[in-house]
Amino acid sequence: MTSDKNNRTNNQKLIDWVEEMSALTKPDNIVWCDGSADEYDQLCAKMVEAGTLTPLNPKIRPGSFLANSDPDDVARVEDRTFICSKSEKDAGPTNNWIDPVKMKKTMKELFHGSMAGRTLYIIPFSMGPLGSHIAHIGVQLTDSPYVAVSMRVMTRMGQAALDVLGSDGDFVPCMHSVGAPLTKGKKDVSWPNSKTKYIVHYPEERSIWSYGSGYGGNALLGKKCFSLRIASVMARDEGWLAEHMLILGLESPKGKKTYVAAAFPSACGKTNLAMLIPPEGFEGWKVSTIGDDIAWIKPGKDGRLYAINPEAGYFGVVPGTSMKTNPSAMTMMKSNTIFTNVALTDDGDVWWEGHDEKAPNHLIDWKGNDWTPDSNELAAHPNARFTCATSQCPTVDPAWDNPAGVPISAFIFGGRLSHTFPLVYESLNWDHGVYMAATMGSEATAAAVNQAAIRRDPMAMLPFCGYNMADYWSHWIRLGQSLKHPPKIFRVNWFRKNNNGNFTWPGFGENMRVLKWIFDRVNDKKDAAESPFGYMPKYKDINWSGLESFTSDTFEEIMDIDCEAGKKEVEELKAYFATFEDRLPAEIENQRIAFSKRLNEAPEIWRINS
Ligand code: SAT
Ligand code: MN
Repeated sequence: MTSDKNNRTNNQKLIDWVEEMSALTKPDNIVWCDGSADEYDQLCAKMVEAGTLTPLNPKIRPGSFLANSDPDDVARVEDRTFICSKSEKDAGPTNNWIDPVKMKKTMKELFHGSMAGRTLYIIPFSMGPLGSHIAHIGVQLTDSPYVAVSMRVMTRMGQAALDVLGSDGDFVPCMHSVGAPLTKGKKDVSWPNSKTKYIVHYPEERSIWSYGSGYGGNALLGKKCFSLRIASVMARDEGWLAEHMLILGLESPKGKKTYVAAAFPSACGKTNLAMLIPPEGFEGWKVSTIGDDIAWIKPGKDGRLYAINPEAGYFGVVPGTSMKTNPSAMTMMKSNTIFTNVALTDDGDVWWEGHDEKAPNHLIDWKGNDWTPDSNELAAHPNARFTCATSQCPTVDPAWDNPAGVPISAFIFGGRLSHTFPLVYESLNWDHGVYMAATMGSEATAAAVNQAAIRRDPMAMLPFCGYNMADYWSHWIRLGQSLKHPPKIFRVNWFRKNNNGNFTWPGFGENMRVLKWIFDRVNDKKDAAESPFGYMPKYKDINWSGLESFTSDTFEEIMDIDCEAGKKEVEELKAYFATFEDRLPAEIENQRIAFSKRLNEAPEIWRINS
């Protein structure tokens, strides 16, 4: 065994933990990752040799690789994700819970000898700019070199994080094994993993144990496990917010800069919005990206909220990405990118469904099989991903690495809803905004039928809140009340359909028109109409330059409010809130009642232009 810990750190808590965990997991080697480019290159070369990575054609995609995972290990496993707080009620009705004492026994048994024949990589990392008062340190132990290289892209990883940790700094211990020990004589496979999978969080201890998967958020523990599930608990205890939000900057032609943070459930185009290119009619406007997935937000001395993106890279969905949907992501992925589960072309490039180029005549699909356009199978897995450093994002905001964070002026919450919910509306006040965020969601099915049930995804945190969701709402309410300058809160819905079942709103870059109204509301409180849902723009309040074909009649299709449908929503929420029992904050139920009252007093159809 090689272990050079003495050159690395004198943090006794870390040294003791590594010793205890290596005694448990019994790896052949121990490597302290320094985060250097050399180390990254060596690990990639090793994985090429092992068949985990395929180098792409350096003339087409310099510095890039393709990884194909085991077909049984392709996404986060929510049903295997556990919040093991001491009390079940603290995990709440939206999380899986198992008693922590029992779970620890299970984990110890699984991890016992789980790294036999493998190397244990010690990965110190900072979530957030090194040394930022908003950032926090974690250390992941893993037997996966794919995780080690991914963590170098996704976080500030290596010696610099150990230096910030210092001799007595605290860190979140993140224990990970793919759960495939190489006992004597056993041959390795290109994507080791285990049929048994557990993604376990101990919120009181602030620690994570993940077993059996090498994929994405199951394995890159800085991401959802630390930055959301554990951090949400830290944030509750310490008075800040850990959110599943993109952060973007909006700059007017006059140079006025405003930052907003936005939360959407999956499949609502969050990454596309984070990298939006303003359309025709917005000459001189700039949209810049701080982050595409997670925001850590702390109150500043001036009574505003300041946000950082704790990550340093993107792990974005690839299928559906094209020059039309996200030109910035296409530029970003041109080099130094690890693709996972896309298809390989004959000239050593990658291809996926939704690519600008039509499918070539021959591919190797994500499972490693020959593929032709006649094939009945998808060439790329729908959850195929690209892993790429934030610094490669062409729209990256100059402040993305600023330890002070950026001031947040608005929170935007969205969902995929084909009916009832208008394109955009603003809350009447903070508590109402929290209610709007707590009740967001998407339709459970891609609704051809107009009235499919809404799968609630409060603040897009359903699988990511590390404690009782109702307590989390209380935390939001209290935090907002304590702020001198709380951000304004908005709901958007790009997905409303007209009577023919077609999407009315063009989306993508045109979403800038909605962002601009939000910018105006935040900066000079431009006119708005007051509907039962909240404040809404009239047709004249939106800049239509470059999209003159979108008439005020069409606007009405996605802005008029069917108050009868609104009343159904209020009833649905009554049952939903009841599942939180006595933890439901009174403010949230009061908002439901006030909403009901506004709907009852409104005409059957509330019209934006009347
Ligand atoms: O796998 S990740 O958690 O990184 C991405 C996702 O599934 O949301
Ligand atoms: Mn996400």
